[in-house]
Amino acid sequence: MKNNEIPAYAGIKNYINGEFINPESNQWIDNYNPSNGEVYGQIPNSSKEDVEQAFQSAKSAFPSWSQTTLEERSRILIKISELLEANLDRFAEAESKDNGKPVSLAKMVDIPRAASNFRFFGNAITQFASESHESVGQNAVNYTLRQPIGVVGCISPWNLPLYLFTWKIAPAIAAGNCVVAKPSEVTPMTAYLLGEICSEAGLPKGVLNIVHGLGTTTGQAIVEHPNIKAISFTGGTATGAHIAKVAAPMFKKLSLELGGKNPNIIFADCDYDDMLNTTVRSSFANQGQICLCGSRIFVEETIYEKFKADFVEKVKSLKVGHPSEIDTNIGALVSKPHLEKVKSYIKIAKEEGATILCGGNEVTVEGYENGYYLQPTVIEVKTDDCRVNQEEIFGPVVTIMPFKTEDDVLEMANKVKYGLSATLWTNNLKRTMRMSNQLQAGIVWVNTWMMRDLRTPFGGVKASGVGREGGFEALRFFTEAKNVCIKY
Ligand code: TXE
Repeated sequence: MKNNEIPAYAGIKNYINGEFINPESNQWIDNYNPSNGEVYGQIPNSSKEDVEQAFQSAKSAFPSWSQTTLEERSRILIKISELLEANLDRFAEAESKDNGKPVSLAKMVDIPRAASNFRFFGNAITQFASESHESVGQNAVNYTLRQPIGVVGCISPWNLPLYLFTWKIAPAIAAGNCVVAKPSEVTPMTAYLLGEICSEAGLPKGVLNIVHGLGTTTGQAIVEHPNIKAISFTGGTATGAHIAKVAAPMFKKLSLELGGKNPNIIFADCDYDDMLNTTVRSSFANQGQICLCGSRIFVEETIYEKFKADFVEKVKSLKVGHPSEIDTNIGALVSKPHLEKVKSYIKIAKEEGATILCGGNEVTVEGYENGYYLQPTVIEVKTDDCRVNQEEIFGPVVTIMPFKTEDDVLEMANKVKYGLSATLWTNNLKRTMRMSNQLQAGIVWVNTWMMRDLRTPFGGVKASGVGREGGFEALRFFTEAKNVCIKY
């Protein structure tokens, strides 16, 4: 479609001041369905002017929203959550069509979690208490106000579209801010549908504004806006570094949740069957496109050969198929460029002398020949410092290698630039404590993976980001602390 006409498709529009509107420039971006490679709609490529309009709308809503009682904010957030649950099928189908993930996964995980995000922060805000300190012997009392920042920016990626979009928006508005938000241009659909739900739930106009568009235009305009005072971003590490640079001279508050290359460390004394089943999931859930996936598997040498055989057998039995089919385990990758990126790492693995134990090829799904399907791939690496073991591939590709001692595996686990999560499989308590203390990661799972309690801090160290989301950490990020000292 040409960039000078409004799409006939019941198209995605920006959601500004409670209204669905076209972008000022009338510039549009094609939106692809990864399961068949076809364009199925268009989204605005919003300019600086659209971001400014969204900002003005947020700014106007702020005085009233920041003074809305906590009970009222809570009531609206919980209402949004209920409406998401009532629209589960519609949202799950839209998410799957946009992203390529199995509908069953979107129904079971993505959309329920988006609903939980609103419910959780709707409740959490009513429990978010200020601190006070009596300065004994000085006849003074200090108390700390937690005040909303004003207008904040939320920028989210394509892998868990609504799940991560709402993970930012819910605490931001719960804390009394107004938001200019941008979902990934690759997966805009559920964010668009969320606008309708927010209006229906009675969220006042301008509290949430959603602008669609490319990172380099719309996203950049949000980050560059001098009066959008905080940015919560999830996405690639290189983008995070760029955002930090742009935001630094304006002293913006930043929360950056970036990439990962997470170790999955398996000791011989673990509960084997549980470990094996969970490792298949932690390697390939969502086509391996989760920043928390355990993409580097290290196995104690005494069980390495057995694990290798059992794991490969299970991986070979995973069904790659159309996302709407109920027995599909692995759907389509999110986009053609991303498929090409993931495939390039399989080539690199071969060049590096690694062995492809299974997978490695594209899959043609009958009836959907132009979709972006890839076999789940297991790569046996000879050393831990090869590129496929160091760089984030972010697809259905894992590496495996054996290790001898706890010290060896700890060193290899920490020898990457990332530090998001780590998984440890062992029944040895002392080892669990030693290793959990020393693993360089924001999250350590022991004998489980991806078990989330929304009260806990979420985020990474090193190139995996700055700051923590979740629970009161998120509410602290979206507020400014002000101490008041009164002498009496
Ligand atoms: O992410 P980008 P991409 C990793 C993964 C993937 C790589 C690149 O390895 O292959 O990152 O993915 C917006 N100013 N992760 O290119 O570009 C963009 O529009 C402001 C890990 O898709 O970082 C989108 O909304 N915003 C990750 C969001 O940033 C900008 C999940 C993320 O896009 C911008 C996704 C700019 N200059 C990818 N440029 C995770 N941690 O879960 C882009 N954006």
